[in-house]
Amino acid sequence: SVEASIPEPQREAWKKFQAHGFRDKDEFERDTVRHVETTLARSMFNCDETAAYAATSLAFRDRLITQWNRTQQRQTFSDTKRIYYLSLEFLMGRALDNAMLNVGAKAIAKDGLADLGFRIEDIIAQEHDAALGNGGLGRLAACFLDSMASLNFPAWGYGLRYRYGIFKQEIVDGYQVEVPDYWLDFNPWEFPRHDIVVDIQFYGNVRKYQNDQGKNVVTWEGGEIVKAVAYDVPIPGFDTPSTNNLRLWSSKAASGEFDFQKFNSGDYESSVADQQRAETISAVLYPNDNLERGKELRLKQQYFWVAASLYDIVRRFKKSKRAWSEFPEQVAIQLNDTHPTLAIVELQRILIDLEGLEWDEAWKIVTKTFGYTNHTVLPEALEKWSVPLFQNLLPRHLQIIYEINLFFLQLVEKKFPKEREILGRVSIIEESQPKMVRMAYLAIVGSHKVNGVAELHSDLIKTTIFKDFVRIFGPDKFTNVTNGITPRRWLHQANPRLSELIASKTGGIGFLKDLTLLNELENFADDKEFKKEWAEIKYANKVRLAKHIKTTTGVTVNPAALFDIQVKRIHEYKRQQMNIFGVIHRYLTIKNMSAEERKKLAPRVSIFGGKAAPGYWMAKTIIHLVNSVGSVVNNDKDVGDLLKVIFLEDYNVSKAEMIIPASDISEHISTAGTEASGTSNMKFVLNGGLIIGTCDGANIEITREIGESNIFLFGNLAEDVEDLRHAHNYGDHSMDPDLVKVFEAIKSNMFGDAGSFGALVGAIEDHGDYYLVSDDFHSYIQTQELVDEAYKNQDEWISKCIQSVARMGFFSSDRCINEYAESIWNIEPLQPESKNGLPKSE
Ligand code: T68
Repeated sequence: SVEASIPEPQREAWKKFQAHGFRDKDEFERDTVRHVETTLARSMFNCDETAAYAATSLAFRDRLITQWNRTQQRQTFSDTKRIYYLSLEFLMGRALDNAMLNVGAKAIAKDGLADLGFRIEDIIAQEHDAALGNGGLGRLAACFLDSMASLNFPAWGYGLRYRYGIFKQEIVDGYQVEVPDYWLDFNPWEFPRHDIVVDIQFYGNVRKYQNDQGKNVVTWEGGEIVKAVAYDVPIPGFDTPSTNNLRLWSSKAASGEFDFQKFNSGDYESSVADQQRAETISAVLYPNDNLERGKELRLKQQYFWVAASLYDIVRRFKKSKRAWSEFPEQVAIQLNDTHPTLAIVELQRILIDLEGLEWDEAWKIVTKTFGYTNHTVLPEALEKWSVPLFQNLLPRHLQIIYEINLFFLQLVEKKFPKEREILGRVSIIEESQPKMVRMAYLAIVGSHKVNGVAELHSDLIKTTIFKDFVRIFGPDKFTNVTNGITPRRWLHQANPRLSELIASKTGGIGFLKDLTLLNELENFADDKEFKKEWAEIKYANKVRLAKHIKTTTGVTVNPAALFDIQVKRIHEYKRQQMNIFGVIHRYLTIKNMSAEERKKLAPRVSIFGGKAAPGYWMAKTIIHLVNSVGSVVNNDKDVGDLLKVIFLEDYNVSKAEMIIPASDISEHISTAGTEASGTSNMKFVLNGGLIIGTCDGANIEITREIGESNIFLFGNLAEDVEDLRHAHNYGDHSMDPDLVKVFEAIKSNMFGDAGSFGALVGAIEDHGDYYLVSDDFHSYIQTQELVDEAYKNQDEWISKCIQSVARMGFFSSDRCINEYAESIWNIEPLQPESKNGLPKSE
């Protein structure tokens, strides 16, 4: 064991003062007050909520870091395989609430804070979200970290420590305005590791020569060096002492502050410029989701992060003194999309150029080490880098890529000698002007497994974008791992009352570790008392959201109305435009209704939220239209509570935790075949909301699990999309008549100057309606009417919700991580030795 390495007498002294979880609230209060008085240098007389948040976080952080140390020691001693999850995005949200729940001392903290004069909710709300991601891909990485720690897998996350996360969204006169998110002012959750610094090289030249022993040697010389400094973020598991690590790299000028030589020689400006150029690498998160723009700085970010991470991983492996051939038995690296694909090339470079392995031997190690997860089939999102840009920034890596491609194409030629055309199709280098490196192809060739993130998506990549590769490598290389979400944050933390109610019927909080235990709830789907409590909790969550709407938008909404929510990044393929067109259709319908008819209609609040990429003009126009419709509808006295339209500013993880539990129906209405999985669909259902959606991504599997009668599916199928688009392009595009009326209303300036929305309408009327809004509009409207009808029968509605929650066990990210562990990583959990004095979690 780890302890045996310390001599007995010393061991006692260490153990006497070792930190552990909080035994009681006295201990919590003592630590918190000590942090207020010493770390923060404040007194009880000027301890505001910000300071109380800081001190509480520091008290918990002390506990986490001790557990983190022990976990790392245990992993090093046991010498087992580790998972390295490489992601350019980790959308973590807030850490304090999560730390309290996972360590199992939230009740203690609540009492302790109350003694000190604070409400725990107010303290939690002080924290700034760690928003180092765009959307689903980044949040998935965060859920995976939670699951890997909770399941006791030895796992590290590697990412970038952006100075600015995703921008903060403000709505000014109905338009999105981006404000920088400077989040590092005070961040108690990170530990700078100034001793862990890696030199990263860019540009320069490659030299090939024979050394004294007559061996061919390649060196990469010159260019520019930037330093990568490690910052560690502890990742606590739920109900276990296992605490993993998320290591984020920050860039710094190699010469430290700035170049003194230049400074002294009078070249002050350029010495500062060098420093700023270095720091720019980790300065900002690129705010595009599902779009790649091929900017040099982005490639620099990718190499900087990948090279630092691999240096760290290789150094750790080398300490074990094992043979290189054992590397894949010690190391599994998962590539979250193609963003870290350079890791494949970098490991090959380390092995052949620095460690002197033969090409074939090295390549075998590389391909056994990596797995690649694809998150999209959208062509505009597939990464490609221009060869000249690559040549300049990473000359040696480009050579290695050409070599990889050469061997790969030789294999293809051998396998399909009669098919010349296939070579051009699958080549890692696209023969365009300029030539481009196709990163997804490189990721496939360099990995042993490739997975999609929902069944339909995994099938689609095999039959469309990666079809040729299935023939080349065989079908076993391609697999599916349907996404999941952590029930700790997305049920227990976001919806504590529902979690408590579920616990009361399923034998405690065990369902948070084995979500299939939710099954027990089936027995209560018709239980009157249970349903009443269920409905009360939903109502309370809606009241909370209604208050938020009132304070942020000034609009009063009725919590008894049907809350219809679509929150996610704004994108044409996600079809928020179809939603708002549907809202306009509803508005026109209401305006034409008699008083009698109006009485029968269920009042509805249509809620939108989400950021548009700053350069995505069409997405920004959608936001503008939603707000314009809102300002007309919400002020129309004739309509009153029957319809309200809300755009919630600055949708992020912490807001999601409040919004999702308040939903009656949520919208997941992407054009079939475009949304790889979706994960908010899972969050909404798990919180007792029903969903309206297309047959896309994980909606299909959700339907299979919860039953067709518990979901509102509509629209064309993925298999028909190609033909429909083809028909549009050949003039066969008869517009849906209801949609025509909606467009007429817009064109009549009903929602302000129609000119502002011209492009949105034109894309559908005149430019091929690529996302099939018109094709799906009728069935969308009809299905919304079914929703209205169903909502009137509250008794049945609640039963549907309960039954759905009962059947959501499959969508835990724990299930998902266990699948990765078994079918891709070949790794077992490492059970902790003891709970180290942690109190049992709540
Ligand atoms: C999302 N992708 C998928 N990408 O759209 C979603 N892209 O269907 C899926 O559920 C989720 O991944 C998890 O698998 C993204 O969120 C990005 O954010 C992104 C960022 C940079 C470049 C390209």
